[in-house]
Amino acid sequence: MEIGAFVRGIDLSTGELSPPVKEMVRTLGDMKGCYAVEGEESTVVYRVLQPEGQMSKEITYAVTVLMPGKVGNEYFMTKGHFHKRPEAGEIYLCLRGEGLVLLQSRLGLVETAQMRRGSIVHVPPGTAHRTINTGSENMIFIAFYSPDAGHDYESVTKSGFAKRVVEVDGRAELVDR
Ligand code: S6P
Ligand code: ZN
Repeated sequence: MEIGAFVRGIDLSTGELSPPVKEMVRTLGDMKGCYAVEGEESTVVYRVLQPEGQMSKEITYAVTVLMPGKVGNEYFMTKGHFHKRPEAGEIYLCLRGEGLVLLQSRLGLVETAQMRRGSIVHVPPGTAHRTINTGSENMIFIAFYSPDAGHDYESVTKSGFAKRVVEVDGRAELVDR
C-alpha cells in the first residue's frame, strides 16, 4: 500500500517543472482583440506549464512564464478569465519578475495587486484575473486552484477588462480602456 504523495520539482529561476509536463504556448496571434493594437502574430507572450497526471480532484497547480515586452505601449499580459465555477478562487505565488494582477468583478469593479518575487495574491471567486508583466525579465508565477474551476474566456473577450496597463514616461500606468 502507498499513500501516493505527488512530489514534483520546479526550477525557481526558469519556472520549468520536472517532466512529464503539459505545456501551452500563447502567441499574439492567439490573443486577437486583447491589445489595443495588433502585433506580430507569431510572437510568444507566455507559456503555461502543468504537471502531467492529476494529483487530486480538489487542487492542482500551473506555472505561467510571462515574457517581458509590449504591443504598442501596452505591456505583455495573459488573456484573462473568470472561472466557470463561481465559487472557485485561486492563489498566485510570484517567483520572479514584477508586474500586476488585474482583477475585475462581474459588476465591473477593478483592482490591481502587485506581483514581485514572494507576492502571494488571492484571486477571489467570481473575479476575472489577468497578469501583466511590467518589468524587463520573465515574470514567473505559480497558480494553485481547483482542477474543476474551468476557464471562462468568453465573458472577458465580449466585454473586456475596463482598464489597460500601459507605459507612460517609462512607468506602468492603469488607464481606461
Ligand atoms: C488558471 C490560472 C493560470 C492561467 C495562466 C494563463 O486558473 O489563472 O494558470 O491559466 O496564467 O492565463 P489565461 O488567462 O490565458 O488562462
Ligand atoms: Zn484562473
